[in-house]
Amino acid sequence: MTAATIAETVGRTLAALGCRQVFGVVGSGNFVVTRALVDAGAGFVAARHETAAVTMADAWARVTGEVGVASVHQGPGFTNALTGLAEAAKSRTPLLVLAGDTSAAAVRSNFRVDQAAMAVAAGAVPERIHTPATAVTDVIRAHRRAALDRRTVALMLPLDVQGAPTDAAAAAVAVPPLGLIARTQPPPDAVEAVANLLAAARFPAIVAGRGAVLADARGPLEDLAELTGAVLATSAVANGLFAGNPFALGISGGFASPVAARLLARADLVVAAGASLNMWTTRHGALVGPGAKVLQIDTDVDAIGAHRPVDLGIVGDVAATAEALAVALRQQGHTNTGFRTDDTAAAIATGGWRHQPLTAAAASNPATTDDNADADGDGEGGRIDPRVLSIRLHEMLPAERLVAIDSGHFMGWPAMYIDVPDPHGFVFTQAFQSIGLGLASAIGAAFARPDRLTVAALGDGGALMAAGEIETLGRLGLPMLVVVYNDAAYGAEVHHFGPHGEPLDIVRFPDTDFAALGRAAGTEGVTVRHVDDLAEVERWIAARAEHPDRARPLVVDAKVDPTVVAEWLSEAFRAH
Ligand SMILES: Cc1ncc(C[n+]2csc(CCOP(=O)(O)OP(=O)(O)O)c2C)c(N)n1
Repeated sequence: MTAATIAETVGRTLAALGCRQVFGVVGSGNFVVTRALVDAGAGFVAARHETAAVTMADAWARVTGEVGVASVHQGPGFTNALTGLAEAAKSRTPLLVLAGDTSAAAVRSNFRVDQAAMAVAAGAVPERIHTPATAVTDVIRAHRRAALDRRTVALMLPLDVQGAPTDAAAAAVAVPPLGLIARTQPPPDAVEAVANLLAAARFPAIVAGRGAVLADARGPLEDLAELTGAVLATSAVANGLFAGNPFALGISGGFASPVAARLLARADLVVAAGASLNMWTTRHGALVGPGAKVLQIDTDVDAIGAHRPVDLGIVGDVAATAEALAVALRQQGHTNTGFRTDDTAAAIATGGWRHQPLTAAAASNPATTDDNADADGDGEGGRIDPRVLSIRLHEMLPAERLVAIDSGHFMGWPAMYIDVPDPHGFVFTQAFQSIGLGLASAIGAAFARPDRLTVAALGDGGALMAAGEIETLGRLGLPMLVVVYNDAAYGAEVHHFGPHGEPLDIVRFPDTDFAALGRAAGTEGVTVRHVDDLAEVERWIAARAEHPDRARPLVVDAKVDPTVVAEWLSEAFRAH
């Protein structure tokens, strides 16, 4: 047997650690390691841009709960990856980015940049295979850091170490199992103090975030809510956690429905369960009533009180803490109807976004008085109301769906009007607020959940920023729906600067034919100007359900009415 190089050993070690899917852009600096990982059984997806590769791996990791893996070339391959790296790092996605790197002595190499410093600057953890003898332990350490600390790790693979024959010492290192990680139990005295506050509350609200999703805390939180008379809501990333619960209000924050906003602001106690209560989740504090007490549960002590003062913080796993609180309250004999009356359930059932009249109130922006504008939003002016588009999509999609959303003005429409069955059906890459990540995140998520119909909801700006990935989509033939909310503009900027009388020519563009773009890259394509045009989409969904193996991706170019302006946008721009 020929002696393996360290690059091959690294690939095999990663496979032995359980890495089973890699997304990448392959150059000479990451070819061998990627080849070895694939030869050892991992699936491979070639992206067309490194940020897309990292974002695919990020979304795959978010949906599967496993460590995601991306593979990039050194130098420009790594710098291209930075935006995706920052999004993943800010989201605490367990992710390994395998990065070729120049040899220590190659100080004049064209490819040389300080990759470790860049990783740190993006919020990621730099790791390195230091020597042939330590390479395997270096890989194991990097993987543990990603898996156990939930960090985004850039593992630098210097070319000279990669090319060295595998050292006997390295080859002898056994790959240890990760082992079982115990849930962090909350301290008993803290449980008592928090239970007392909960018992004193008349109208509590529980706002669950990513920590609740990771802890699989739906059941314990629903039980606690029932016991205390609480309503339930989620941060945007945890959307879907309480799907179907009659006292679930949906997303708290800018996307909150009127009934959700009204009830949350009325609560006299807000329990942030694995949610950071940042300005988005609280609408800059407006969704937390002036006299309300705030409790926060998080495994990470650093998260407690990070965004706003809290009356009491408790460090613990959200599920374990909710269970302990329920036990304590039952021991006290506590019961409270709180918000949980038939009237409130009825108000919630009829108060969601899809029940709101589609008023033109939001369309008062003078910046949008455009020749294409369609006054009543029914598409007669050749433009569909984005809310109508989203509602019809909600009605047409199968229950088993996964919605991945890019950034931009349009992003509230799919988030507010299209329900998802659980948080694994929702991918929202907004930690870095970059446009252009939505298509790649949808592709990664589609690999994670092939049983679901994945929908990529994009703006035209974000879609064009990632246009290379339309080729990836066509090449892979993923049976996915791409919906472009196409206003031929950077709508977020149009609606922010237009009312101030700014000329908008620098943020408006000629219309792009996304259906044709999709067809050129091997997808199917449909143009939607009117609600009736969605019949084509409905046919595609039915055909996919009948013959999933024959379905091709479909790009829907929805020419949306630019006079429909989201109310949450002006609020959001307070923080841009
Ligand atoms: C990488 C990046 N560049 C620029 C921005 C600033 N920005 C925020 S929203 C937006 C416009 C997005 O346009 P589009 O995707 O068409 O969505 P729309 O706002 O029109 O709904 C821009 C340029 C950003 N967030 N990220």
